[in-house]
Amino acid sequence: MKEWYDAIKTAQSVEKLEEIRIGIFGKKGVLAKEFAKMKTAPNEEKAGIAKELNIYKSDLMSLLSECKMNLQTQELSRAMKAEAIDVSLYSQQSSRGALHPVNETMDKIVDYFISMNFTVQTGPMVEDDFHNFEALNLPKYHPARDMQDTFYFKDEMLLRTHTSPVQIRTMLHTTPPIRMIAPGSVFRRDYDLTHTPMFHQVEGLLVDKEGTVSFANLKYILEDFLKYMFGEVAVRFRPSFFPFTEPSAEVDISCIFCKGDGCRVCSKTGWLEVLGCGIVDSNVFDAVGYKDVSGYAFGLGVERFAMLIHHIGDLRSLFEGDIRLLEQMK
Ligand code: 2U9
Repeated sequence: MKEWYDAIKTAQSVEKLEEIRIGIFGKKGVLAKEFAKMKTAPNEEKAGIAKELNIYKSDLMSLLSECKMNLQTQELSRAMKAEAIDVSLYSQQSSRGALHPVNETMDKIVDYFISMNFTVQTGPMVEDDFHNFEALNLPKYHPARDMQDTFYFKDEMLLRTHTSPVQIRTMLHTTPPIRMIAPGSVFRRDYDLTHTPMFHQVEGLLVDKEGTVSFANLKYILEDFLKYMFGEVAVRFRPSFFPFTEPSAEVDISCIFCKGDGCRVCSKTGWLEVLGCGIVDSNVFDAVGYKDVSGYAFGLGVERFAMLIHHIGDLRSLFEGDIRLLEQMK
């Protein structure tokens, strides 16, 4: 039996100890064999052998559980050491992302009009001639339809040149009143310092009973909007022309860089053009079958707003995907 005591004492793992336990106490273990021998021993010796074996048994059992506990403690502290995490070490810093200036500006614009009870409408980027041109008082042979300006597919389909077809679609399936904006990407065959073939617009449309919508309403909301976007600026309206509005105006703000004194950004004029707007032309309402209504509309280019707000000099830097632009946005 002595060798079993030694085996227990020198076992190096809980696993090994379990093997030893089975070797001693298992059905075919040494103790079982010793007890079996008892059957053939002379009767008068049986009690003595049993007593001795039972002492061994309980001795071995308590030694086994003592050693098991020690080994478990050792194994646990070994595992804790191996898996220890030094919480005082610097972690790998994950870097914070930033919104692209165009998206950030778009969100700010959209938030304003939502706060003014306008709904946000979207529509397809691949459009047909009717929704992009015809219904907007841009008849056949109008110069804006030129192949030079528009990306055409076959079958008179095209990439929308403005988000105005969204207003046409909305009017065709809604009865007035309407207060909506249409944010989204638009496409024109233009590529130079100040034009990219894809850019973003937000256009707005308000339609209500004839006689209830005035240029004064339009002027108020656009002035309020421009002050929300640019802070305390002067706003002026200049007469202009768009096929879909009559009368029409272009809207300037006093230059946010020189406060109107004249600088490079405003070409020494003291003013920056930021919006186009007008009273919806009656031909547009005729095209969608609206009667006895009046309305105003406006449109803006989001890239232009983003460039002014973030003092970005080159339009193309908004499209190059240079991560350093986003780093500056944090
Ligand atoms: C409907 C009726 C009228 C939308 C309008 C403008 C004036 C305008 C330009 C701003 C800069 C385009 O991105 S830009 O180049 N837009 O000046 N947009 S009025 O008028 C509409 C639209 C839809 C049914």
